[in-house]
Amino acid sequence: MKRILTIQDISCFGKCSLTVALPLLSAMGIETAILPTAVLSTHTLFKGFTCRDLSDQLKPITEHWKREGITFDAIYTGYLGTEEEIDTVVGIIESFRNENTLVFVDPAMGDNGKLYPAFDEHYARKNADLCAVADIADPNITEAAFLTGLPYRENYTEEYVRELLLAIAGLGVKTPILTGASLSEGKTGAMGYDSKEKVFFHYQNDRVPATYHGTGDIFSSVLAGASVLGIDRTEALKIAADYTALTIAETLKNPENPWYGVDFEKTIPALVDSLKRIG
Ligand code: PXL
Repeated sequence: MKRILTIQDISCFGKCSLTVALPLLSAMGIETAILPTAVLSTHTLFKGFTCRDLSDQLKPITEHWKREGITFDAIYTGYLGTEEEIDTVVGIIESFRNENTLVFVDPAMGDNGKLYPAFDEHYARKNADLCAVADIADPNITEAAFLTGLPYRENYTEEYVRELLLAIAGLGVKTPILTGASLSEGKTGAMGYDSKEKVFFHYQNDRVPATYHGTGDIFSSVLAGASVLGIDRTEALKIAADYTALTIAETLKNPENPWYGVDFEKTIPALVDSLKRIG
């Protein structure tokens, strides 16, 4: 069985970061170790959330793993907290990686042109240090703009998507993937760039007309999982994008309209089926 380490916060309520990554990766048949960077009462889009930073636990926990000889096929980072924590996480990646380890970075820090409440532009640029050690990084357009200093655009062409991808590759990411990238009217999906082969690749599906919190974490968890399973990159994009779209469509049917997160629990069987189909 493949084994992945995912490093992100625990938002106790709100369906994002570890409470999404752990069940999805487990459902994909991947042994999943977690390294929680902080414990929050909810994610930071709720008002009045509590937060206990766990930065001082990262080194003792990982040093114990080292003494136990524990290794990982992949390391997947998501929402972190502080600039110092980014340095610590880069150190952890360097100490656990070997030539076969997949390092997948989701620089989770904003959406819709804005950074999340806990972050400023300095923190955003610091994420470039994480990108520099990433095999795959999958920012959305907001995150890519803050990371690279390029302007954020709501209306854009494929040319702009390619420009962002090349700029992220310039930070040192081997295969940047831009999420929430629409290449034609009514469609959305993701576009990637293989900086070694110098080729772009993409997958688009129909845009489901709704936005919910936590969908970036769902997409990243499934894409990280599919990548560590060795699934071909365009197929991996398809599995992640179709699963995310299906989950948004399912959530739209929920009369309680849970704005804070999506009903991914209902669509896990479909995710498992999509993996079975490709063997
Ligand atoms: O979904 C990204 C995310 C993860 N963790 C926390 C967040 C957010 C987005 O707001 O606040 C704590």
